[in-house]
Amino acid sequence: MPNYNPRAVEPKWQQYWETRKTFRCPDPDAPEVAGKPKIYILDMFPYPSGAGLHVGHPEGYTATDILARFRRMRGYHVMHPIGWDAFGLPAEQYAIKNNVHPRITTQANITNFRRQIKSLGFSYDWDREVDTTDPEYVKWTQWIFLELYDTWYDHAAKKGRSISELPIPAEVASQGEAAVAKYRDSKRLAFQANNPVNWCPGLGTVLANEEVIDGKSEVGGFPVERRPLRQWILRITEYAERLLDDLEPLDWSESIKTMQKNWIGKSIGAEVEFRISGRDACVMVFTTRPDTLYGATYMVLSPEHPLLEGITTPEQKAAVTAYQEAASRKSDFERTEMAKTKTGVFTGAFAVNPVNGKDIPIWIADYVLAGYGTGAIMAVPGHDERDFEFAKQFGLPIQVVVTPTPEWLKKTKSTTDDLKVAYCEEGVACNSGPLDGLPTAEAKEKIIADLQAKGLGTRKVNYKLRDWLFSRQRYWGEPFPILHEVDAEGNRTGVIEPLTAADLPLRLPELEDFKPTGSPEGPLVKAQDWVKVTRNGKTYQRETNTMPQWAGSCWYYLRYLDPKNPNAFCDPAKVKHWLPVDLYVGGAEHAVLHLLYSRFWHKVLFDRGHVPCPEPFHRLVNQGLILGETEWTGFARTQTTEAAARNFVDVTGDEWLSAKDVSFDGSSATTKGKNPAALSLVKLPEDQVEKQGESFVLKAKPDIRVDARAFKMSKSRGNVVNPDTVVNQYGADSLRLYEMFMGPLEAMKPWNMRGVEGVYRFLSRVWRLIIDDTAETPTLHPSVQDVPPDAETLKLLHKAIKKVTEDTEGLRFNTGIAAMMEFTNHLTAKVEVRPLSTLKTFVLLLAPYAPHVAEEFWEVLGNSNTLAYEPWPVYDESLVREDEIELPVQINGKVKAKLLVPADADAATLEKMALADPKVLEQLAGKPVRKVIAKPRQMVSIVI
Ligand code: ANZ
Repeated sequence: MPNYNPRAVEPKWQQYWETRKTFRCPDPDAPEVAGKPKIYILDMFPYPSGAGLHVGHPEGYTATDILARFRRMRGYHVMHPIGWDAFGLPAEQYAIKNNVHPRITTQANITNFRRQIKSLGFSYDWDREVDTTDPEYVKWTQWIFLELYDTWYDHAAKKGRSISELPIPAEVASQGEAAVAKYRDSKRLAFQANNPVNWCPGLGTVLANEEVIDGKSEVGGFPVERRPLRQWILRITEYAERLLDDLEPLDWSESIKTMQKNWIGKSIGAEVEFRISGRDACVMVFTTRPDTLYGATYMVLSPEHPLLEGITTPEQKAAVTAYQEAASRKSDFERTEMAKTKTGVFTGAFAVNPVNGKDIPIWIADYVLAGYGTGAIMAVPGHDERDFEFAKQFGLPIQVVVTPTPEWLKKTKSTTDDLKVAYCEEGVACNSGPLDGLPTAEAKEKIIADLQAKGLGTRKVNYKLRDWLFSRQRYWGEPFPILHEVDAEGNRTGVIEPLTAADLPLRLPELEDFKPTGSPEGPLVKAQDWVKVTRNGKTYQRETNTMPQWAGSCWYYLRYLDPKNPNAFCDPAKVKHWLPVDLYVGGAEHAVLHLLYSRFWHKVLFDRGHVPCPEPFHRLVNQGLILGETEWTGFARTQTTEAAARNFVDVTGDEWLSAKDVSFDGSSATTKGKNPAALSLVKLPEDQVEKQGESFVLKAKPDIRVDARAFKMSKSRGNVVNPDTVVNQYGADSLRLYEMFMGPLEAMKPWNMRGVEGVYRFLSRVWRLIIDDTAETPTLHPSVQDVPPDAETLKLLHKAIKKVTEDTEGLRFNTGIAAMMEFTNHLTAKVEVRPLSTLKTFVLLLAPYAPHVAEEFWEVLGNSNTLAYEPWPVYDESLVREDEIELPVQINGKVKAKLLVPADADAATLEKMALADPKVLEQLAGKPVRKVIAKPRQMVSIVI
């Protein structure tokens, strides 16, 4: 044990922390935390998959752990918990195949994840662990669902309120209790509706859009139908505006904010009413360009539009019905993004353009979606690409109503009478009667005002955000706490009875087999004893859908604060103390759905008075993706045509080509030149490659450049790194240090085992500084003595304290580690008698990063207690102040000399010094100086 052996050190300290509950986070009323500032540091909890932890998980977890340990040492009351997002499809699919209950698989996976996470020495408070599948957790997920069910959105007050406070219109009230109940149901945040879903009879289940390819199931290739199915839906759209507005003050990256904004997709425009020619009916359209109304030359309804039934002429009926059928089999994505050509059918009907009274034909086409705007559009082919394509396809008239710029006409080879593409930019209105000459923004305002005055249109805001389809036909999810009343014949009456808090948790029934039923009701329908309920003489059926996996992760950050509370999801005093989460770290893949869903739930809980702040996560940081080891590839020829061989005379069939002679388009490579030959990428062993400047070359032929690339870790590529392997070989402290040393936390970076070895050597060096490698057991090195440090060491130590403190606080862990390495190099190279006090301070700096070995050092340095709560070292300002600094001197914008100056030199002194410097004088060569700009602590710039 004289050498650094993490396999002995790490389990020892993990056990120490565990048995003493070193990282237990006391509740806010505990006397030991009185007066301490709080910080809530949250990790995105993992889904415990069968594959175990991946080196991507410990990246974020190490970052938050370092900060948590650092803040404890700085006197903070730190909340740093972990848990399991444990519902999910894989366990259910495993159950279907192998007949093992999903609970068993899930628990086994959790056990493995817990072991792996504990082996990395994270300072979680394990007494706060939550598991979303635990009935005591499910109870509160169901309770929050009931709150959603009990809430309606009051637009005037801009907040969710209890359904009992919903004003009932007199005409509804007069129709009796059933009408009132129906009215309430139509306003609840949790409601039922028939929504088209992807139903796959072959698999007996509903599929997500991503699981359907060309109208067939991705698995098995069975046909998929779009069919309306009764679903639970959450009215997240009511919160669209607040979800958008409240993003502003959050300390999140701009890119994540933009992704959320785009997902919410606010569009400002108008709704305009078109009368159907010769009928007493109207169609409403939504447009973001009401200024182009004069250019609307036809109209398109979505194939699902309810008016079609009434307006389609008998001659067109068959064609319209056939088109509707075909459209019903396509997803929105196939209808819009994937469609190569526009399709559509004329309905035979006409509408009247309200501004010029012209009759325009009404078509149906699947590029108009039923679920957006009003499901109908006015088509302006001159200024909308989709409409332009459609008009070209079907020979419909194109009218220019916004003047294109001459440059645009030239670039697109168009004239105003013959557009080659649509002119989609803003500009000045033309051919538009009273709008002529107005710029787009003004034309919009004017036309909206005119339409509004005539009662033909209104200003309208639309959102891309859809209500949230919240039910799944699965077993392994939270059951809905809902009862459907049934009549004597066993048919549902439509009356719903929610369970009460006292009925919760509603547990999943035990099932013998988890296979889909073949009907869209989900496997729970098999548990008939569970489904049938009698209460107060009435018969009910339980809801057989379950909640989606998102449900549990919407609110887990609240349960950590009071994980065992049987009476509330969390004690209000605790929520008040801890919220909002100060720092939330996780993968950018959750930029939209999870973060939007949990913000939505949080806002509802806020409106209903259960949480004290409108947003849950104050600061969000996304760790960068860790890629697999860099792979080197060279281009090998696969086909040698004679012509190509002649073109590349210096290359024989099996020799390497230089990357500069190759074109690569992402999927295939060819030789450059007149007669390109196909090439393939060949993976090169590491020892055949060396780095030359910024690029990699073939060792044997350094003029041949090879490609160096790292790929996303994936099983199929075989480049996944398992943390267990790294821990076994180098220890958790090295894994932690390496993950942080790879680069900035938010950057994407490739894994490299040699880098792990590098930080392992660093820790071994520190070990040899402190520990006697000739002793049997860890003992202090004989050259560590209780002497004061020399002046230089003291100064460097204080600089290291400053750097590590600031970098840890700023989450710049890589540069913090570099500062520690630098200081260690100084101690190793320059200091013979190692001062005890210096080492003690240094060990405290190292502790958040490499906590196991730091605890070991701390013990050997003569301490009997953990260092987890030792005060963080403070630096002495007078020791870190630099006396002299180096400043660049520019002459006509180019750096020509470096000047060593007193750190506090003012501009006049700097100017004098620069103009007296021999190197500068030599550069000036007697030419007259026109101007000198001296910026203290930055630079001196001379213009000649
Ligand atoms: C006329 C027009 C003229 C339009 C023009 C655009 C440009 P965003 O920004 O996405 O909200 N639209 C409206 N409802 C639609 C639906 N259900 N399916 C497909 N397209 C629909 O875009 C709104 C625009 O998309 C609307 O403005 C409408 O086309 C189309 F020069 O109306 B516009």
